Amino acid sequence: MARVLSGVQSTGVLHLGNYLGAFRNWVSYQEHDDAYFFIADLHAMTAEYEASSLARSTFDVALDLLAAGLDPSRCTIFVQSHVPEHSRLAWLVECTVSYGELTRMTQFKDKGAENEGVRAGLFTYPALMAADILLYDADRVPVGDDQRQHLELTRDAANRFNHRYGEVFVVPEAAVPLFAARVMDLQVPTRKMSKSVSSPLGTVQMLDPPEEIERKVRKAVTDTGTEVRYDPATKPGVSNLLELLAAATGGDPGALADGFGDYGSLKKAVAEALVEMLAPVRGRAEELRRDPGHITRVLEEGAEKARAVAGPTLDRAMRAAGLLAPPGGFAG
Ligand code: AQP
Repeated sequence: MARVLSGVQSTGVLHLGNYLGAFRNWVSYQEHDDAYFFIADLHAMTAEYEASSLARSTFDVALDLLAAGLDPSRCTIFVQSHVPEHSRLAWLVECTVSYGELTRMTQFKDKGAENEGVRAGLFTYPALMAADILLYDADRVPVGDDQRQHLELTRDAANRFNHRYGEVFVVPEAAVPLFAARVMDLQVPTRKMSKSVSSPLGTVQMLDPPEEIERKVRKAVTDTGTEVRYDPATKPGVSNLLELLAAATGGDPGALADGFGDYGSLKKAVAEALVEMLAPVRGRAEELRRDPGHITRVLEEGAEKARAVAGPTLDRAMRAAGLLAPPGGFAG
C-alpha cells in the first residue's frame, strides 16, 4: 500500500479547481492507499488574513472535504497546526534548501517578490510544504499543476538531507491529474481559478447552487471565432470549458469538441455536467452542517493518528542532523 498525502489551504471558499484538481482524486486514493489529507491553516497565514475568521474557514474546509467524499474510516484528515511536528521539521528543511532556490519559486515571484512588506512566511512556505510531506514518508503527493515546482523542491530537499545526514526521508513523487490539473478562471481563462483572487463570476464554488453554476458558465468568456476546438494556446476559454466537460464526464477534451457546433451548446452541456457532478457534494454538505460535533471528532482523531506517524520521523531527522536528543526523544 502506497502512502499518499496532500493538503489544502484554509484561505477561503473551495472551488471547482480544488475539487477537480485535488479532492476528487483524493477520494479515489483513499480506496487503495494509506492516505493522509490535511488542512493547511499555517500556510493560510502567509498572506493577509482575518484572524477572526481563520478558525471558521478551517472548520468549513474540513466540512467540505467530508462533503467531497473523504471518509475518515478510510483516510486520516487533520489540521496542520494540530500537529506541531510540521513547524518543527520546517526549520530543518529551511536549513537544507537555499535562499536561491526559494527565490526561484514562481508562486513567490507571482504573489510577492516585488513587495518589501511581503511576509517572510510566504518566502519560506515551500520549506514548510516540504516538511508537511516528508513527515509522513509519503510516496505520492496528488497536486494540481501549480504545485509541481514546490514538489520538485521537496524532492531536492529530501535527497540533499539524506545525502548529508543518512537515509531519513522517503523521496516523494507528484501525482498530477491528466485533465483539469489547472482549471482556469471562467472570466480570465489565462489565469488559474483561485480562492484568494477575487473573481466572483470566474470562480465556480464547490457548493454553488445549480442556478449559480449555470449563470457563471453561461457568462464564461470564450474566444474569437465560433468553432469549438480544443487548443489551449489559441482558444483558452473554449479549451477550459472542454477540459471541465471532460473532467466531469470522463471524456477526452479534443474528441468532445467534435460534438458541438457552437459555444452556446457547449456551455449548456458543461453547466449540466457540473451541476450533476456537484449535486451529491452539496447534499452531503447539508447533512454535515447538522452535526458539527462529528467534524470536531474527525479532526481530533485525525491529529492523533497523524502525530503517531509524524513524531517518529521528526525524531529521526533531528537526531540525524546532529541535535542533542532530550531524554524522551524529540517527539515527546
Ligand atoms: N485552478 C486549479 N486547478 C486545478 N487544481 C487546483 N488547485 C488549486 N487551484 C486549482 C489544487 O487544489 C489543491 C489545494 O490548493 P490550495 O488551497 O492548497 O492552494 P492553491 O493551489 O494556492 O489554491 P488556490 O485556490 O489558488 O488558493 P489560494 O488562492 O489561497 O492560493 C492543490 O492540490 C492545488 O494544486
